[in-house]
Amino acid sequence: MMNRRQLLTAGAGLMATGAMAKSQNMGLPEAAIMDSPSTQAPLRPQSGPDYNPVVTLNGWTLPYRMNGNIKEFHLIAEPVERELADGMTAYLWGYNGQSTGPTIEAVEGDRVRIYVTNKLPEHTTVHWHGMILPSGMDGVGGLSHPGIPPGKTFVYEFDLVKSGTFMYHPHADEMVQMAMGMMGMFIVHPKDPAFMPVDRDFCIMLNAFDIDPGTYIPRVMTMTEFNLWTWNSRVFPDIDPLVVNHGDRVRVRVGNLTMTNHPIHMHGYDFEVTCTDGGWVPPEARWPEVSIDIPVGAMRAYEFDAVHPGDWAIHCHKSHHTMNAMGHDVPNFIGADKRALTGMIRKHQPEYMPMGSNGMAEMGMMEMELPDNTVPMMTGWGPHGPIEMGGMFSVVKVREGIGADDYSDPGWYENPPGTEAYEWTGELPEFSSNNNPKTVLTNRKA
Ligand SMILES: [Cu+2]
Repeated sequence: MMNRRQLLTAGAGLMATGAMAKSQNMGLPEAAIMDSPSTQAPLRPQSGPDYNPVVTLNGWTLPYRMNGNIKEFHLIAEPVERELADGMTAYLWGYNGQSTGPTIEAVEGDRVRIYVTNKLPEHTTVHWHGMILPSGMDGVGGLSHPGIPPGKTFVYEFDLVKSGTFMYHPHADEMVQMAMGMMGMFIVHPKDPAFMPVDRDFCIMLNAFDIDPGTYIPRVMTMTEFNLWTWNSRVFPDIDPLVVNHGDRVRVRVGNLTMTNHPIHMHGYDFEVTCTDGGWVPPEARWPEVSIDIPVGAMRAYEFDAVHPGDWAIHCHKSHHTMNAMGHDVPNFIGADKRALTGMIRKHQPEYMPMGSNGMAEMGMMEMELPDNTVPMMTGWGPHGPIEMGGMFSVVKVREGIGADDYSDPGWYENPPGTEAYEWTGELPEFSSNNNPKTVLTNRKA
């Protein structure tokens, strides 16, 4: 533990004076454990300053307790079993029962005390990415403080001097521990609830794994050729939709702790980058986008007014990142006539199916037999057929009449008459002259 003089020096006068005196030894806070991979409802604050909580897609928020003026959290670094999608579980390392770890939420001006218990077989640390804090709390093993040995609990304690979106991850055996799934988000809400308020506030952590079909444990020495591109350790078709009420102001915070950049593209809207992990972007410095490149080791948050009802795709624009576990050594058979070859191969392997002569779309249609514990490369069914996606893909569902804390899937959008592409049969229906919804022209905030 630090003594009082070190605290004052390290905190540069930012610490809440008197906070230490009011806190008492209450024992370790209970460590909440999550056993479900579904999106949990926002966790409204029971004590301390009020804020509008975030929703972590296929994730959850870590509860806290107040000890005097200090917000106390308890993270447990441990091996976990995580369902990446229905039919595929991975043996990962994470926090409090899941990978990614729970989102931590607090308020600018809070002092936080985070107990970290290490149940891994090797030492670990937690680095608080983007935070302004004392050097000894920065979580770089060997540099800031010694690694947390297996079986031990360390305490991190610092003031949250600025609001924004931050991340946490180990800075100890970092390549292995991050390839195993250890990471989470840390949201610091503004002290002033009237500062850039939104109705819905989503968190997505971009991560990636290299897990051979039929196996359970990620390869940890992979550098860039990962085969599962995940949001909060989840792949399409089992990433939950972003459910939004018509007219909501929506923020989406996207952190990237993979080893490559991801251009996140959302259909149906233009939007503005309003926050990086360096801080909020003032209105006069924002510019419109429809795709935002999220650099490695960075966060971008964007906002939009949900004025266009519908089912809108949101995905990484690198097309191999919207595929599940993929063999990279498949030759291109487009244009090749495999009929003669098929006959010969079927003599030895009757179930052989020739594929790829007309492209790969047939992979989205078929029920191929897969090894245990993997998911199809191109999959998911929509109201009009196969979606042929995987990995980093979901749907923003903008609807009328969604309740304030309701994030449940409203089903598929029904396109109003005259607003859906159709087959031309020689005649045009009357409604074809102007079918844009009126919301395009109205209800935009300047
Ligand atoms: Cu990507």
